[in-house]
Amino acid sequence: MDGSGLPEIRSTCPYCGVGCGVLLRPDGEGGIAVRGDPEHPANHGRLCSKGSALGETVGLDHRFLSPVVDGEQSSWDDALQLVADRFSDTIARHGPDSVAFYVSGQLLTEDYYIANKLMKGFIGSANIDTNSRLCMASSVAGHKRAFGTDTVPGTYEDLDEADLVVLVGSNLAWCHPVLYQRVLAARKSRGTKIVVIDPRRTASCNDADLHLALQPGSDVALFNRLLSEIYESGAVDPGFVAHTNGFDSALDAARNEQASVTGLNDRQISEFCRLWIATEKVVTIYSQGVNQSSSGSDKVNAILNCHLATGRIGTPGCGPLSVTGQPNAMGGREVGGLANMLACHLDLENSDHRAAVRQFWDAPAIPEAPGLKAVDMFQAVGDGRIKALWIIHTNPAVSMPDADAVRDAIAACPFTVVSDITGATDTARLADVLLPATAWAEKDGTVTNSDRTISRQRKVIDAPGQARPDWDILAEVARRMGFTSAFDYASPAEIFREYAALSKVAAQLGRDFDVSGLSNISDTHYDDMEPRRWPVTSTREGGRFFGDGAFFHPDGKARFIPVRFKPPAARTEPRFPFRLNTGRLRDQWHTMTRTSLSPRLSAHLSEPFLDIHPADATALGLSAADLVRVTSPIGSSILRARITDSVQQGNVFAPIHWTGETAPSARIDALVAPVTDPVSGQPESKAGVVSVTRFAAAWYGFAVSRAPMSPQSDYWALSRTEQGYRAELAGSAPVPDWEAEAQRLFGSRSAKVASVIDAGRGIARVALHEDGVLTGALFASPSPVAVMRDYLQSLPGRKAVDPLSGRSRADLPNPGPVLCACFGVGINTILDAIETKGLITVDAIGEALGAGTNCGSCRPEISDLLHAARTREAAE
Ligand SMILES: Nc1nc2c(c(=O)[nH]1)N[C@H]1C(S)=C(S)[C@@H](COP(=O)(O)OP(=O)(O)OC[C@H]3O[C@@H](n4cnc5c(=O)[nH]c(N)nc54)[C@H](O)[C@@H]3O)O[C@H]1N2
Ligand SMILES: Nc1nc2c(c(=O)[nH]1)N[C@H]1C(S)=C(S)[C@@H](COP(=O)(O)OP(=O)(O)OC[C@H]3O[C@@H](n4cnc5c(=O)[nH]c(N)nc54)[C@H](O)[C@@H]3O)O[C@H]1N2
Ligand code: SF4
Ligand SMILES: [Mo]
Repeated sequence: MDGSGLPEIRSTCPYCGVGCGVLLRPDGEGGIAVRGDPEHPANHGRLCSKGSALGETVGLDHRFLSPVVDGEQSSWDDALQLVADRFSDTIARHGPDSVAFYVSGQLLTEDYYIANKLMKGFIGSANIDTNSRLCMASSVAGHKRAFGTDTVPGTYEDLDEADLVVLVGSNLAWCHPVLYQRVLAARKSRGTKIVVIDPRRTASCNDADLHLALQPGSDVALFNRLLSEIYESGAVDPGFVAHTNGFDSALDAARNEQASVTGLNDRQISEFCRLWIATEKVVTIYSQGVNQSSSGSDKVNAILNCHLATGRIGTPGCGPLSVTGQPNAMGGREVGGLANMLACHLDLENSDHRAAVRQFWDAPAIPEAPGLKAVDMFQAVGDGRIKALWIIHTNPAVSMPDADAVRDAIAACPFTVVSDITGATDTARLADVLLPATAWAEKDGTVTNSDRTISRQRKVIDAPGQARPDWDILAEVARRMGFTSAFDYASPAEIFREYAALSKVAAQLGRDFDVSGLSNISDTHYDDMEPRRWPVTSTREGGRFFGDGAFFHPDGKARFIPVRFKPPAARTEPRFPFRLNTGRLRDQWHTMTRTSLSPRLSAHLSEPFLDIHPADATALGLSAADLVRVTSPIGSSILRARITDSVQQGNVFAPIHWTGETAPSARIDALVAPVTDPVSGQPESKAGVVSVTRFAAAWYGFAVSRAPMSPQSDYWALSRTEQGYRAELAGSAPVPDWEAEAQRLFGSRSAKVASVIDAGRGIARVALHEDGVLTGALFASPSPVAVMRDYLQSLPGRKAVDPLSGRSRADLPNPGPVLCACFGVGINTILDAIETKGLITVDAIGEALGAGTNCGSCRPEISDLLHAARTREAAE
């Protein structure tokens, strides 16, 4: 506490799997000031742009405050009874496998534990799966195949001690920014080298010594080549290989591989192999470019094979590190949130494990067969096998592959319950029963991050309206279904104790997940719990796994898995000549239900887009800022074209974040076919096939407003600004009356209308004022609208302004799109400083403008601008 108001409370950021500690100071009026926790081992005080902006996302305007049944407000009593009755009835009539839960790696461990216990122990079905199926399933499968357990060997400290960090299918600079900063710090202090393996040039490439832009899906071939080179160069560690099985067959498979399928030249491949082999302390970080693939599990094992062969695993500065996406993706794996797992790393398919859990829970039945994995689950919803579905803390109508089919399946399901914090999501709008959950900062529980550190999320503000914690809602439904004593919990601490006690049972069965040291934790200790890295037992805490050669297959050894390159499932062909890659942006979180509330975060990239190579753009006759129609065998989208050589020819890239709420034509998963990895069931989200054509818009528009707008055109994308909203628009049908259209869009018929309309040239500019205050302005033209967007978005709500020229007064410089979200510094301001002040380093820019000095997330992009400026100078 530093004397200014209420005390600071320690908690954990609710976004990515880095799991940064935050210090939260409530302002007493529902707001929260947020800063990084200097004492948290994951971040030592750092936060990225998303973590820094958390305070902007806790407002109430998007929340719903009481249960909703069939579109009408309801009491908790009625809503919960309805949910319990409908689930019980469905089970009674059609059996336990006719119901399903679809949950999330963002649930707290305690919530997750209850959902899993209810479905697997008491309903008696394994039909509970999670969005981690779309995220971590291939890593889980790869770990289990190699180690006999799903365990991350190393810790974040390894990044401080590594001499080489290899990023495979990971855009760490944007997706795990604080870990990326940690790697850069090591680079500065010990010269750590960075290699990026990604078909796309990303922000993570800016500081890389080597970027291998391989062909999509060809990672297995590259790592097989590495394994053969490890062997040829004598780098195999025979002492360590003695703790493993299957080396020879893995090597055989590797030596029969053609590395040419990677599209990389020999020099690049040799340089990578030489660096990897010559550097003892190497950490290979991997993420969705590896996992989200029809050969995701094989990609994981191809990487693990190389670490096992060299014994570079579980010792300081060494090892494979699968970074988790969501804040509790790891906790979900520990509590057994996936359809083929039990709690505490116990296996559903092992009868001893089932018996132990059944006894511990005093459960009537534990299913013997795995339940439906996410993709199969929604197909079963679609064909009527699942008749009651409960979706908690995830937005599958947007984020599942074949999203239109998933949306239609949910809509047609006889009974769908959705627990969320907002009703304004594509999924929540389809619910029969919508239950208001408490949000981050309103609830208590634990999460586990990518390096096995369990941290507390803490309640710092009161829940609005009648919102209740997810565990509480689930336990209440369980009790009303008749499972009274098994779900009689008073607090998350009580759930955590039970879970920790179950881990002791698991440990006795030879499992590694053991937090039994916390099974007697008092309520007060739970409240005060410091971050703890598991295992936590009476004799051991934290540390690394496998460095000692002890693994968890029955024989105690690790396994090499022989793997061979397989191309992505869909082949490009004349009708669908492009390979569609999808992924994340720096300042948005998934389906944007929280990050889009922050104007600062929305300023970075405010519109959905398709990155396409200049040569492909030329061949398609595309110009800058054109819209494109992107069509796959199963769906179609309209996106803004961004012409850039960051993607290879023949590849296109689109972000995943836009939804029916923010840009309905840009729901990218409507294009992604539901093809999965045969081992893990994880969808191939990064290698679809599409065609691209110019979208023939009759008009393009741009609008700013004070209040929410109601766009209706073929293409629209809406985002928040400091002053209200902004929208990009386009339509294929001519608009007969622009003034009437502006009135409809802004919903204000009483406003005073000013306009400049040139019907002949198709140009229209309309401004609406109420009492002299600008409420909205609309600009339309037959080509992409060229106006000063960042200036215009500052005008709504102001008096006596005339936006109709579309430009600021000449003496007011246009800062351009915001690059540094923390200090609101625009690209033009930075470019201007580079040119006029002769700044040549990211630090110098930070000193002059503040940009990049808070969270550091924009430093790669600043470095990009510097690089471009240097290249231009060199060419001049
Ligand atoms: N800003 C932000 N951060 C986030 C999230 C967010 O929504 N926003 N989400 C969190 C979550 S849940 C997750 S899972 C993580 C994901 O974190 P990342 O996995 O780092 O993110 P992605 O952008 O999905 O994909 C990573 C990269 O894989 C590359 N890739 C595609 N195909 C291949 C391939 O065949 N081989 C290789 N080697 N690479 C390929 C893509 O070009 C992309 O740059 O991020 C977490 N952090
Ligand atoms: N094409 C393509 N598709 C992808 C991916 C990709 O890279 N490419 N990535 C996949 C991956 S890795 C992931 S993790 C998924 C993510 O996809 P989703 O999980 O669908 O995305 P989110 O927006 O995180 O959804 C979280 C939901 O929970 C709600 N919520 C927030 N707080 C709470 C709370 O406390 N309680 C409850 N009950 N609800 C809450 C939010 O409002 C939101 O509706 O997307 C997957 N889909
Ligand atoms: S890196 Fe950013 S999003 Fe991830 S946990 Fe830390 S502050 Fe949150
Ligand atoms: Mo994820």
